[in-house]
Amino acid sequence: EQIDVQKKMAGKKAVDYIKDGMTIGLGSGSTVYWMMKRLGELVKEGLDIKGIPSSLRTEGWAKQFGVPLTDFSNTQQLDLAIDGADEVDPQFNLIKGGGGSLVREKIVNTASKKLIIIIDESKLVDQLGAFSLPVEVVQFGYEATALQISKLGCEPVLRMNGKEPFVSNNGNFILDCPFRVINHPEQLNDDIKSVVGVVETGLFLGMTDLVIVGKDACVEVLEN
Ligand code: DER
Repeated sequence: EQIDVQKKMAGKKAVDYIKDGMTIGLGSGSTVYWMMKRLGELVKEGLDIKGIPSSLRTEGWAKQFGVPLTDFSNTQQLDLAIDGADEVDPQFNLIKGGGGSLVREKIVNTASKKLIIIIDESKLVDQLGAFSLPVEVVQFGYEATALQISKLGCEPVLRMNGKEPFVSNNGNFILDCPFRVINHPEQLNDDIKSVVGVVETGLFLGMTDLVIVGKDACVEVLEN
């Protein structure tokens, strides 16, 4: 599958930016899987790092691949975070949350001095919005929260996990919000964040330093 090859190339390239002694924000998603696998190999060869995982799934990969873990009780500022994305626009604004880890990802990524995003080329877009914007909301009254969000121009859909609502690692629900085109992501993020019941949005704005894109025959590193 060509997309998997592109994810694998981007994930492996990102590890080149990890240096001895760093504390790393470990993102979530299938592209991050390849980064974790490669990072585990370098740790076995002596690379001295610790990571803070942004999901229980990533925590499991860290244990599987032997990546040492730490947490925010030990450090509140990370040197570098590496994470995936669902959409990346030319200004390096992101939509994330396809995997349901957006709250912990945003906490980890904003605590990091530098953020590298690793993607296959299908994630590059001219404008955000074709991918429904994930919004994490408190379970209580989520229907009322959804109604308030709908006034911003979308019909929120409760994310399901089979026959049950999807529940995030934080015990919350996720509403997938199809805005179609997002012209002013900063304003939309502020508007959604001010709706009572909303925990976080999947808009990751103005925080990405580097985007590593897996392409068919090469890996491209884009700087902001
Ligand atoms: O859910 C997330 O934010 C993930 O990072 C996701 O956006 C990336 O998914 P993928 O690497 O599996 O395509």
